Amino acid sequence: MLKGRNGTIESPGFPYGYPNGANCTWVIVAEEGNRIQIVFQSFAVEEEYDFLSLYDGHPHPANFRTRLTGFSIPPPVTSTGSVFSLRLTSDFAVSAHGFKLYYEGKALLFSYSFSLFLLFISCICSSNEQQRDSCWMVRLLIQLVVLILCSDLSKCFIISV
Ligand SMILES: [Ca+2]
Repeated sequence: MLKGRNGTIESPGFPYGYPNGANCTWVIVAEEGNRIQIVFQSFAVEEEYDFLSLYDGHPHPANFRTRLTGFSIPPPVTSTGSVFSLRLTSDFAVSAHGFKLYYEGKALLFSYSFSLFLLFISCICSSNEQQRDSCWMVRLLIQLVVLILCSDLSKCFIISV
């Protein structure tokens, strides 16, 4: 069980190989109303025999999201709620490096309100014939400033409109 705004998760024995017969579960719990994004830095598990399963919530079959296997780094995944679980299962033989990932809680309320705000400005820009160009520049500038601020706060999840 992992709490906190961000952190890293490594499979046991990383990067020298996870054990056979592994069944390890990590449950990431973010603040209420936040989402969790995981970004893989390394990924190598025996293809089609060992798996990393992702669950949108606690690790119950009903919350099953996807199953990762193989040797290419998967794209980042974002949870739909404030709990995200991972389970590593391996069979009786052949191991690989395993995985390492970075997880981060993202403020959901802020991203939605900010996206709506951007959409609102876009609408104004589209309907304003005379100052269309400067309007779009201002909109872009706002988006850029917030993006820079957010990378420092490492808290906001920006959905670009
Ligand atoms: Ca294996």
